[in-house]
Amino acid sequence: QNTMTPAAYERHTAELTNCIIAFLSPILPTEEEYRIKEATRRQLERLASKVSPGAKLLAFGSMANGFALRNSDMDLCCLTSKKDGKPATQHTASELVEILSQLIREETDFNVMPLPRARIPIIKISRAPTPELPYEIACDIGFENRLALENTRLLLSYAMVDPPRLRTLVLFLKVWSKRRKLNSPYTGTLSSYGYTLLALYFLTHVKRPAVLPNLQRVPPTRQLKPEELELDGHNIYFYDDVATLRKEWTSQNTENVGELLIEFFRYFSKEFSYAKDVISLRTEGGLLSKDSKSWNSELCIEDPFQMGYNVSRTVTKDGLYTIRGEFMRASRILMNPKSQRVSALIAELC
Ligand code: 3AT
Ligand code: MG
Repeated sequence: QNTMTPAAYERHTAELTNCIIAFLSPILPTEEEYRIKEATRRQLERLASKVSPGAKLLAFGSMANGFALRNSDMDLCCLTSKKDGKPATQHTASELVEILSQLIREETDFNVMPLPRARIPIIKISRAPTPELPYEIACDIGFENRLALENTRLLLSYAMVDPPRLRTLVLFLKVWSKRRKLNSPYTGTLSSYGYTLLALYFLTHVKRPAVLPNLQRVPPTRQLKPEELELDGHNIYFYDDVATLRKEWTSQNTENVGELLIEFFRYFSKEFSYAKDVISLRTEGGLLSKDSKSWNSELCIEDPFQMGYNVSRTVTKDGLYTIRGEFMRASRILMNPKSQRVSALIAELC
């Protein structure tokens, strides 16, 4: 319950916004961290091109989509085949994992763990910080995962449409979910990618007026090439002319991040119908029914491009119970400030 007067609520959310920004600023990656990671990417790309001439190693996930925190893992995708899909080498992904792992072991000081027989074969590499390179590096290298590169580009485009609000909200949710131990798909909760999609759904489809346009439904303003429309049978179109969009899209919604965060927590503790609905960013209204998709997981979030894929399929009954409990706790803390200092609320919350 909001027990504050409108004026007090306005002061509260304005102060909350400032506190969130101040809270995040020391945990964002530094320029130096980006430089070191980029150098690492290039070093590994050189090795990959020894295994498969012309191979590219591209960053995806948080290092490439604008939602990185300090010391986040690096997600890299190795592309060996040409755009037309013809393989440049005869190696399978599992073989590439074995061969490239061997080479990284021989030529660098990384710890290397090949996972050639995983559902998606990857190489995990890591290096402890040293006095010269005071950053821990943890990196997953996958192969031919072009859809992940595309969804990274989608998230980056959204991040660029309204950076102050979307980015701040997502970064805060990432820190909060990690500190509250709700960001662990292997033990029944939701990935960072999943929380990011929740935030996008909220800002695009729940908030009225919307904070963000639905980029998958903004019509193209130029002739598109076939490879911009379809990838492996999936419709990957979205409006990506961010420069134009930044000039032409102005949201009528003027709420600050503090207010949006409070409403995000309230919406997902009380209003969202976990039992019936599937979040589907690409659709007009943002929701489909579980029945219509024959999905029955606890939480259903359709991948923006892979319609048959539930991003939150790892969330268990217990996991969802915990997450919803934490949404409620967060609402309560942010709405009933016992303390006079808003910065203390954030410390309590995380
Ligand atoms: P962190 O900073 O690592 O916490 P992130 O933004 O890198 O967050 P994830 O590590 O969850 O996010 O995911 C990295 C990328 O991998 C994001 C997306 O391109 C892809 N990805 C992750 N999970 C899924 C999924 N369930 N379905 C499809 N793509 C996924
Ligand atoms: Mg990541």
